[in-house]
Amino acid sequence: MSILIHRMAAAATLCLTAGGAGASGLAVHVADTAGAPLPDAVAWLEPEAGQGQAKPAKGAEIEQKGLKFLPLVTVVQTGSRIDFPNNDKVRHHIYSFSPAHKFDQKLYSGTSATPQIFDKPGVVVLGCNIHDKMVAYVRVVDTPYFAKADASGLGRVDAPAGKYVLKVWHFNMAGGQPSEQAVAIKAGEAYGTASLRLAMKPPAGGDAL
Ligand SMILES: [Cu+2]
Repeated sequence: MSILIHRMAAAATLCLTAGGAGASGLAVHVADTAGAPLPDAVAWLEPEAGQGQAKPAKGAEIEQKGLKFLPLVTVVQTGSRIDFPNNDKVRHHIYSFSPAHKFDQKLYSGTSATPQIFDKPGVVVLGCNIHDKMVAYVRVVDTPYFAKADASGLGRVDAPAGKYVLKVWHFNMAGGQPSEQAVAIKAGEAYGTASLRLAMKPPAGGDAL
């Protein structure tokens, strides 16, 4: 394996094992400090300056169903469009106060919400003015090379050979800032595997001293 990792984030532990043959990239496994997998963690590879950026931004959809946003976490490249179909019988009034993208879509049904363009990297937290428990997260990243962890905490990031910074984030991580480390992916090499552990925020409410 020729994926070289230099630890930059004190909070993250990292190890590498050999990956399978095939396309190049990195399979990233994310867990909390107790070792429990972290579904919905987001991993992305930001190319070093000067490397060409590929792939135009793809769009995404976040529906409202059963008084929830689905999916809970969405990752898109900067400049992507997201649509917000309301598949509930009730109307929703969705908004974001996040600096990376503020908007306010007043009460609507069906597909009448204005699509939003996410043109700044960062975290956008979505809520509904009518249903306080509704929440969703959009992680906007400056790269086409990203993945969201599945139920086992595994996300596979496809990327061509080059030098990158691997960033890993979870909406509930302590401090909120992505873990970072330099990685190099060489041409003709198989997938590598990175394992990270992220510290989560303490549980909210109830157990305060
Ligand atoms: Cu609502």
